[in-house]
Amino acid sequence: MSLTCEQLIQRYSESWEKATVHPFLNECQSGKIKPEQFNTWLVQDYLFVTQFTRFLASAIANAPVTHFDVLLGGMSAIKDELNWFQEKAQERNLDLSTEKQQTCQAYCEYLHHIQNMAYPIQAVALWAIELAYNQAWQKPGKMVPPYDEFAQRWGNPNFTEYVKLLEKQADEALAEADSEVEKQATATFVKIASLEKDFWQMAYKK
Ligand code: HMH
Repeated sequence: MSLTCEQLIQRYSESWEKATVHPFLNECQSGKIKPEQFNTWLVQDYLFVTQFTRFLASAIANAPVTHFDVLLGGMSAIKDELNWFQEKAQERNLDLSTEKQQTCQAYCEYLHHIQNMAYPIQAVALWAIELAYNQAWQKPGKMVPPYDEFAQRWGNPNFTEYVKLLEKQADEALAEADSEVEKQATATFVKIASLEKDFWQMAYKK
């Protein structure tokens, strides 16, 4: 039997918990987050998503045609998301041409690094990255305005469905992978969990 996404979540449940549970999210839920801290996260996440767009494009370039439909849907959702980030930034008077913090920079470099690797690794990464936000924004429970809008973006049923399709495709890709690629996909999952954990913490840094 080949490696599956479900097994990665089970084997590394502690790392995954840290990726998806953070004081930042609880402070959004209660409304106690300082606007300045929220805005810091928002700008860094926009910068991340611009690189993530390139990563998705390269995953599409490596994907079998049978995976195009789901991935192209994801590309269209990212087009929306980038425009939405720009709107949110404008409402909040934020400068999106800010420098990346170290964690955001490291995450973007990591995505660039795995762009040249085997497709199963990219399929696992895409799934893990989207699942992290899908779960993290839902876990604290109903958020107060204005943060409910953010929780909705990644916690809504359509996004949950998209993440399930990404899991199915990652499992399909893993079914064709040799043990070396399985090993690299596992390492990628663990690395992404760690980067996601650090990403939340950036809200508290300048
Ligand atoms: C850091 N991880 C990070 N940002 C995001 N927007 C997502 C995942 C989901 O797209």
